Amino acid sequence: MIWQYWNHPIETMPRDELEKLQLSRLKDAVRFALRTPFYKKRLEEAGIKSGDDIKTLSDLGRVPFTTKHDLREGFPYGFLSVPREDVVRLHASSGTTGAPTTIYFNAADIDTWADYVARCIYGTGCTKSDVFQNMITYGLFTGGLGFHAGGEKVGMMVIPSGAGNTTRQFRLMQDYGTTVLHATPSFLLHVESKMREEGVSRNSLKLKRAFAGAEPYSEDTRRRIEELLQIDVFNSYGLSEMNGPGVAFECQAKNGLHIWEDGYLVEIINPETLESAAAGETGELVITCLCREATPILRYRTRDLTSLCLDPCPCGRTHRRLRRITGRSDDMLIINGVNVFPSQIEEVIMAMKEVGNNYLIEIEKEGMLDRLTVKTEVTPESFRDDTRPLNALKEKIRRTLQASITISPRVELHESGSLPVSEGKAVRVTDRRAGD
Ligand code: DLL
Repeated sequence: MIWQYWNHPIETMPRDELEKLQLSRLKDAVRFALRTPFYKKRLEEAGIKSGDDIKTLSDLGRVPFTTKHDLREGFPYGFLSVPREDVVRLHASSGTTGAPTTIYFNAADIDTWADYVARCIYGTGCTKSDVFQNMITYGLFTGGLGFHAGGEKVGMMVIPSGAGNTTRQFRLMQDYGTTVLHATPSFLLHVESKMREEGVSRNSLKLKRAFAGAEPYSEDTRRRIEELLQIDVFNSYGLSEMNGPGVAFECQAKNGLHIWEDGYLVEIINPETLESAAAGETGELVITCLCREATPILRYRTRDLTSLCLDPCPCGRTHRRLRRITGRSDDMLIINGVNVFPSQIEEVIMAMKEVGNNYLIEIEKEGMLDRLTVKTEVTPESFRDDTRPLNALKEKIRRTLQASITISPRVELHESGSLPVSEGKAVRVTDRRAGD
């Protein structure tokens, strides 16, 4: 394997040097934070009046956590640390309720962010000879412009196709010889289904790799996309509060996502006790942004559940790796008293070869009890007129799910391509119990 580094000195920096760099950047982040109305109050209450009050990295523990709720409370300018005139862009995520979370960037922030994304892209083996089709939403969402800028920095030819319209996507791939894709994993699966439906031959495409992220997915889903599309798929993690994509990414070893520790200070905590998790234990990821001036965010509770890999990576990078994010502490479902993560359901069904590329989870009340229904598509080869094999498959899915989540779901099988697909992040769970 020939490993490719965008910034060799930084990516392979010895840990003690990396920690020195983190400390000096943390002091700067605190200095910027003290210029914002929100942190001025919060930090002074915690006895931190200047960046120099942070003497070691462990002093970070004195800084209170920041939550999404705080960011909303601070809307619109409570977290801005530079004059408004120095802001050149904003990104915002609306969520379903409340004020949007808004992140402001100055010109230096935009350039730094693009550099982190370029580091991720280059580390997968891409070069300027690649043609990059960015099949993700542009606009206030960070995925579009974030990858666009990173791709350009690497020198790839970027096709800003955005999400949706698979027929047009195939046309672009064929016309320009696309070699690299970026999309949500659910959209990549949809692309593959549509390819078969529209009779697009794989040989007419030059695809080599895809970056898949912005939503959780299982290792089986990755394998499925890789096998069906015959490409290498790299897991890409990020969140708008930490600029967007470019926070953590798989290298060519594809075994955990390097989190760029010169820009993002990482902690894993127990979400109940808020204490640090033991080394290698799963918990909630907390990140302090060390690479943005205009909107400093310290100790942000991401709600994402993951753990740190403890073994070194064969690529030689010294930045630690996150294990695949399995879900969020707030997406756990409680069904008849049993805790179920949607990712557990995905893991079971995506490992079955008869199951197609899309599925939905529904929960409703039936009398006093909760009723879980799993609707899944079936591959065209398995969807026959004869109902016996389909009934057997239904039963197999039900039994395997019950063995994994202890609840016996109702299983519905649907024809390939018939379940609704969202262009952005997949919306898989419908919980109709509220208000009952
Ligand atoms: O999704 C930024 C992004 C764009 C990442 C493109 C990767 C690619 P938000 O809309 O703020 O930002 O959503 C962030 O999405 O806290 C996770 O819960 C989830 N998420 C993102 N990437 C992954 C991943 C963008 N690879 C939220 N695996 C995060 C699991 C992910 N979950």
